[in-house]
Formats: sequence, C-alpha cells, structure tokens
Amino acid sequence: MDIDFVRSRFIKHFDGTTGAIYTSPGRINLIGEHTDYNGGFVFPGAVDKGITAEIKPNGKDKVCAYSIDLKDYVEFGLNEEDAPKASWARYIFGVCREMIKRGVDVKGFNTAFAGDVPLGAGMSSSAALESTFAYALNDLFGDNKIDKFELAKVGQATEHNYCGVNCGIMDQFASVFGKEGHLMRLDCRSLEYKYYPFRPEGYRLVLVDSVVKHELASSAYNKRRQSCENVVAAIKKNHPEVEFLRDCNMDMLSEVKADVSEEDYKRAEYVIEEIQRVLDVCDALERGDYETVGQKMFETHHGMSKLYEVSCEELDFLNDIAFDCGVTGSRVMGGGFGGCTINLVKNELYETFITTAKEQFKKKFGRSPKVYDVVISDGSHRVC
Ligand code: GAF
Repeated sequence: MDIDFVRSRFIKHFDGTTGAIYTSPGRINLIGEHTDYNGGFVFPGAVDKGITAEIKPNGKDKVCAYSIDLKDYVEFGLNEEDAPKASWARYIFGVCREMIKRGVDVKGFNTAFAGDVPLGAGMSSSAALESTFAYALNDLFGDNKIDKFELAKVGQATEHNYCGVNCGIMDQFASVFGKEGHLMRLDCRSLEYKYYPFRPEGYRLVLVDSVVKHELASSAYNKRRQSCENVVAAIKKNHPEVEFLRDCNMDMLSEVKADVSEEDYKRAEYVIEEIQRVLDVCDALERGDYETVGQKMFETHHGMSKLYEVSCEELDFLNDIAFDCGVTGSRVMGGGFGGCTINLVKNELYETFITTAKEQFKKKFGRSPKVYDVVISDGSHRVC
C-alpha cells in the first residue's frame, strides 16, 4: 500500500497535521479450512496486500474516520450505544470497544485508511482492518500492554460482537503474527504455532479470483459452525471429554450417525478429515514433498465442495481447469461461497495454467477471473 497516498489523504481530510501510520496484511491459507473454530489446525501466512491507516488522537470523545477507498466519512462516540451504521465503521468501532473492555483507555482520534486486499476474495480484508486498529490503539493508548495473542482475539471478538460473524481465530492470528517468507502451523485450540519457511523451489503459489461474492455468506458461515457444534453436542453424550470436532475421530462420528442430521454429519466428516490433512501437509513439507501437499489441496477442495458445500460453480470450474492443466494442487481458499482458489503450480506450467484459466473462465462465465501472485509478508506493524 502506498504510504504517501494514505498520508496525503489524511492531511487533506483533517487539519493538515500528520499522525502515526500502521498496517496489517490479509492472508492466504495453504490448507485447513473451517478447522479453526473446531479447535483444529490451520496453515496460513500473511500477504503483501493489506490495510494501512494513519491515526492521530484528536483530544475529543469521538472517532472521526475516513475510508479513502469508499470516500465515506463517519463519526462515532466510544460508548456501546454509539455503534455506527456503516458496516466498515463497525469494524473500527468494535475494535475500540474490545480494547476498552481489555482496559485500554481509548480516546477519540482522527483516521484515514485505505487497502489493497481484494474485497470478497477470501483474503480477509476485515481481519486486516481489525488488526491494524487493534495494533494502533494498543500503541497509541495502551503502552503496548496487550500482547499479540490478545490483539488477534480483539479482532475475532469484533467479528462476533459487532459484525455478526462467528469466525475462528485464523485470519486475525495470521494478520498479526505474519512473518516474511513463512507460513505458520497454528493449533487453534492452544494457540501454539510454528513458522515454516515457505519458498518451494520450482513452484509458485497463485490465487485465481472468481470475483463471486455471495450475499448470504456470513449467515451460511454461521450455519456451518452450528452444524459442527450440533455434532459435538451429540458425541459429548458418550464422550464427555470432547470439546471440539478436533477431539473426535471417524469412529466417534459413526456412533452418532442416527442422532444427527445427514447434513451435519457430512459437515463433521469434512472437518475431521481436514484437520488430519493439515498435519499430513506439515509432514510432507518437512520432506519437501510438494506432490503430496498438492494432492491434499485437491482433496480439500473436494470436501469443501461436496461435504461442507461452501464452493460454487465458478470455483469448481477453476479447480477442474487446474486439475486438467496438471497443476500440483488447487482448492477454494478461505470461508468459501465465492472468492479465490489457491494454486500450487510448477514454474514451467504457470503461463499455460493462467492463460487457460482466463480463457476458459471467460468463455463460460463471460468475464475474466483476476490473478494474484502471492508474496508472503510480515504481520501488523507501525510504519512511521
Ligand atoms: C473465514 C473465517 F474468518 C476464518 O475464521 C476461517 O473459519 C475461514 O473462514 C475458513 O477456514 O475466513
């Protein structure tokens, strides 16, 4: 993101003075989708696209926020009843409230922010926004006393309490903890994490964006989470120690087949398999075995499409093209219901794959998908 651009808008929009600039990235996820809120493993990394904000305390009791991309300006107070209507401003308001709940003495501020994370692409622009403000408010008003784990939880709680999405912790964690050139294996139950250098020699990671965004994605997402919780409740009757699907295996799932809906059963089947796939991919990466990594990615796509049912016609089409072109691995990335596929492609196949994907997609859907090369980057930080 061009810092000078954000600064020039901040100066123009407010009183001509400058503040501090913070930035946080969006994320990719190599494997482990819809496993985070099931206490399982994920394998994300931060990217070189994010949200950048200039912020300056204004000595008042209100936040004056300007979205440069939307050319929209909103003011709101810091009390619970002051929640703004604009959905983008609710993210900032939610972060302020969650920081206040954690003892940070947040005061009024002016801010202008912009981003280059493609919206609706499944790269988590909302987590980037939350992380930017959580990091900034901690620095400006909290003496940095809130640790990075809690900053990620601030973003997640914002989604739950102010934006209506019962998400897991993956996106905010990846945004805050991102490290250049590394993916991270995160245990979403204990929040233990390990960085893996990720520079697969001879391969490229590329995102192909279907540019589909489903209106009801957040309610469908919450419904998936509910299905998982229904199955856990059923399994718990025989296995009281079980807290998450992470704690279950296929035998335990089979025991409750008659007690849960067919739909909930399929959802749980996918999650249990997906958690194992993350561990398999970690082992494969340690051996440098990218063929297995890729095969697991295709299996994930199949599960997300047929069992978890969060893919769509356009994403299935892109996945088929990748398979037919001989791409090593491909799958829908993020929550689903639109957005991108993530593809692990041998260097020599890259051009053919991208050209074929663009041509065939256009022929079928009348428009071109967008293509983003992935650069794995650092997490939240102060720029100046
Ligand atoms: C969205 C959510 F925000 C994440 O918590 C995660 O569940 C993901 O979908 C699916 O893996 O990005």
